[in-house]
Parts: sequence; structure tokens; C-alpha cells
Amino acid sequence: MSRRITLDEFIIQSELRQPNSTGEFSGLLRHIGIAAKIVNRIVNKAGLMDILGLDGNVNSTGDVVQKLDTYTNELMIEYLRNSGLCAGVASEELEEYISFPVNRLKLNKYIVVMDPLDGSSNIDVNISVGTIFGVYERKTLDNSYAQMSDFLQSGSALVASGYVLYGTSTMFVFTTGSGVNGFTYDRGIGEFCLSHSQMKMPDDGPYYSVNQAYYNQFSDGVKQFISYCVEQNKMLRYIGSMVADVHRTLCLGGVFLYPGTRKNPEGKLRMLYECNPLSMIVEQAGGMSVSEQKERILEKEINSLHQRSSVIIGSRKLVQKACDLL
Ligand code: P6P
Repeated sequence: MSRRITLDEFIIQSELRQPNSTGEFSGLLRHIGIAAKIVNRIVNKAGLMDILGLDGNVNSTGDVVQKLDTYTNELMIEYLRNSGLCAGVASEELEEYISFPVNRLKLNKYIVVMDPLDGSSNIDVNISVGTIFGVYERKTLDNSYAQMSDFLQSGSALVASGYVLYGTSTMFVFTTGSGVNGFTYDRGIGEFCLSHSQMKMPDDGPYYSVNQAYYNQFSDGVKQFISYCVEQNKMLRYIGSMVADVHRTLCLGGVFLYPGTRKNPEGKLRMLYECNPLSMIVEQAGGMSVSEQKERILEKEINSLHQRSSVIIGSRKLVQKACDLL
């Protein structure tokens, strides 16, 4: 009887193909998978556990924080700390990064960057949200504790990135640099099972995704690109949850863009834990991801944990057309 392999089996099989693997990287990915299952349970029960609604705090980037954001952030940090395989975490929900206690047996060489619950403004109305993560190797292994420079690395240095999309079904999509694979959560066995092997971004697509409310604030080049999309009969789809909008773009083709606006001239989305991890996924699937200044997102210099950027990400043909017009 053929069955779909689980995320754990896939990660272990990938590790066995790496000649000098120590199992740390695989173990870290598997712990992220475990945390994702617990977040999935919480997100699916949110309405019943009285953890919806605003908890009145404002996070490090000024977004009003939902209770579920806080809960998810704390849970992810706990699992990453307890894995004993991670040296530290930077999160949208934390002003500063956290360094974990040094494991006396080995110096953990990985750090994680994450948006624990992207799209949180959609939580109370039952629209898809997601967890976005990226994994780097530390640059400061001579130091017991992770340093700021370990987190301020460009996206091209990512050794893994991925997201968990809590939607009509829950999917775990990730890459370690050898293509993109998607796993769908099977509640019956409590495992993520391979459902989308070697995902490929179509070169074109039927959708464009932008918050048209800001149209009058966009640059002339962006306005021309939006007009091009309309002339090409592209349909507008915008969920207000980057991870969901990018996932649809990955599956069906199209383009997602968040250009500079008056409130956020550099763009709203955060480089470290939104733009870079999703750009690695999209490029690994054959797509393209640039800023409004036509810089490759993965090559942008990172100067601060919560650095923002404009982003145009999706099918190669459409992103290239945007670059021609910008
Ligand atoms: P706007 C969610 O808060 C988020 O960070 C992204 O997930 C999403 O794409 C964007 O902000 C939505 O921003 O300004 O359109 O509401």
C-alpha cells in the first residue's frame, strides 16, 4: 500500500544523503515541525479558547498585537530553546533577539528568524494566517552566545526557510536549497505528509496581489505595472496575509507586491522574517523576488532586525515586467 511519507521521514532521508551531516540541522527542522503542529491546534481552536482579540500590546514594529501572536511567539521560542539545537531567535514579536543558554555538549551553530503568526489581523475573522521561518548558520561560533551579526545576514545566506499556512488545510512548505516541498497536515495520524513534491512557480499567472487602497501613493512605475496587469486581464486577489498571498502565487502563478507608501516609503514588510524566507522559497521554485528599486531581495544588506522593504515577488515573467516598468 503506497502512502505519503511524513515530514520527519523526508527530513531524515534528506539528512542521510548528506555525507557529513551531524543530525543537528535535521533535528532543528523537526522541532520546528513539532511546534507547527501545536500552533496549528491552537489556531484551529482559537475561537474556543478565548485567546482571540487584542491583548492591548504593540509589538516591536508597531503592529497592534493579537493574543494569538503572543501565544504563538512564546510557544515557538520554547520549542526552539528546548530543542537544544538552536543558539537564538529573532522574532517580529521581540524588540531584540534572544540567545539561548549554551549547550554544554556542543556550540549550537544555527539561529532562527521568524514571524510567528503573519497576517494576524485576519485571526478574528477566520482568514488564513501563517508562521514564517528562516534558519542561518552562525558567523560567531567563537562566541558562546549568538550575536547580532548572526541575525543580520542577507537572505542568500539562509540554509533553510519555510512557512506553515493555517488555512482550509494546514501546510508546511520549506526548502533547504534543493527545491521546495509541501506537506499537508493529516489530523488522523498527527503528521505532516508530503503532498506537493518539488513545487514549481509558473512563469506567469492569472493573479496580481496588491492593496489597491494605496494606489494613489504608489510610484508611476508601480501604477504602470498595475495597469499592465489589468490590461492583461489579471484578477486581483489580496488576503492581507503575505504568507497566504505568496502561497497562492507559488501554486497558481502571479505576482504579489507591497510597494512603498507614504506611511512606509521603504515598504511595510520586514526583510528578516517575511521577505527573505519567502523569497528563498519563491526563487527555489523558479520565481523571482525584487524590491521596488529592482534589487534582488536575497542580496539586500540587512542592517537591523526589523528592517522593512518594498517587495515584488512571484512569476518570473511578471516580476521582470514590473522591473521593466519601474
Ligand atoms: P496592509 C500582515 O500584517 C502583513 O504583515 C502581511 O502579512 C500582509 O501582506 C500585510 O501586512 C498587509 O498589510 O497594509 O495591506 O494591511
